[in-house]
Amino acid sequence: ENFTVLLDGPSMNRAITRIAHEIIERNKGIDEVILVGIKTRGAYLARRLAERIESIEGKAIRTGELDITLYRDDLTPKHEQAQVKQVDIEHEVKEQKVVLIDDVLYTGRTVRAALDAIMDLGRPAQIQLGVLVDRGHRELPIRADYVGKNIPTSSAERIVVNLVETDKEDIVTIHKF
Ligand code: 3GP
Ligand code: 5GP
Ligand code: MG
Repeated sequence: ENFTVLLDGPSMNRAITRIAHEIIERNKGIDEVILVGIKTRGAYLARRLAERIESIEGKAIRTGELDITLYRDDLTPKHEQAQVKQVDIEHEVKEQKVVLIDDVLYTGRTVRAALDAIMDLGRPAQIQLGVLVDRGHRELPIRADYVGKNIPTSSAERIVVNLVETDKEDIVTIHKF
């Protein structure tokens, strides 16, 4: 099996810093912004963005988490459906700008499930999306507002995202099988 490094630790760190600045700029501050990370790695990325934004703006930003799992109604991957397992958002989303954060954006089905879960909590003013890697192959009309790195992939490839919090090291690699 061969793989290529797409982002090393310092590049990942710079991408997170850039996205933090982009979120602040696009929203003219962070007073109405809530960062919501999609577990597992999206939630850790959201926490890092929150820390970065707090150190830039000098004030706290609200955060939350969503747990989404793949539910299958049979064993055919085509029937994979993203289901929300747990919503951990303590803040009122009504009239707020929710920024969803995930590690990898692929078909868009996970984000669609996340949109449903957030809408169930109330009516946000806006929902935005930030991802560390956009690997293409969307199956729904969903796009990211903030992207660490765009990586065109084939369906046979896998992006492996390793974070210090879960994998001891910050590195993103692409694997061909
Ligand atoms: P994460 O929860 O840390 O983001 O989806 C469960 C895990 O499997 C994810 O970890 C993700 O990184 C990993 N994964 C790797 N390839 C795929 C894929 O093609 N689809 C999905 N849904 N997850 C994948
Ligand atoms: P989607 O629902 O857009 O097809 O996939 C997004 C979710 O699946 C993300 O939460 C992401 O963790 C995971 N995912 C999809 N493809 C990949 C991949 O190639 N690598 C990794 N690490 N995660 C992926
Ligand atoms: Mg993920």
